[in-house]
Amino acid sequence: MQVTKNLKNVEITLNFAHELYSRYDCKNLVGSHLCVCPEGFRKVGYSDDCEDVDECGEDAARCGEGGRCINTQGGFRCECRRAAGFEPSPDGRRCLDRRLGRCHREVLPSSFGLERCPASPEGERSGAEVTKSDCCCALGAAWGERCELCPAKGE
Ligand SMILES: [Ca+2]
Repeated sequence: MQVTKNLKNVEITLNFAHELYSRYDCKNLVGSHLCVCPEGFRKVGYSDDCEDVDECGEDAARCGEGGRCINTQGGFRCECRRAAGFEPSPDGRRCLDRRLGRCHREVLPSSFGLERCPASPEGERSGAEVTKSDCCCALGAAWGERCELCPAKGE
């Protein structure tokens, strides 16, 4: 009886070790072992355990205004507001702004803290719609219906 019980314990220990080793990149050293957490995980204190990094908790605005950050084991993804014109990037870690709007080369002095863009001349409304990044990478100062300011150069 005693032998069976011990064997079971050994088995459990081995199973646990196997899970630990495959999940946490552990390496056997002489008389010891070393665990390095895989990407997206970090060590829990001084233990050999690794826990998921909550990327969304660290930076809730990670996906930008176009989406919501969803934490996953070993990573995160962005749930993008497609209906509003935002698409996930190929790696799913950003929301790309695919909205189209007019590009403004200048911004009028702000009033009551609101940026104002000059009204476009009649007829310019059609055909001249671009994405915000195309606008801001060119000569734009602000973009779109709501006169969203372009980031300062180098941002
Ligand atoms: Ca994560």
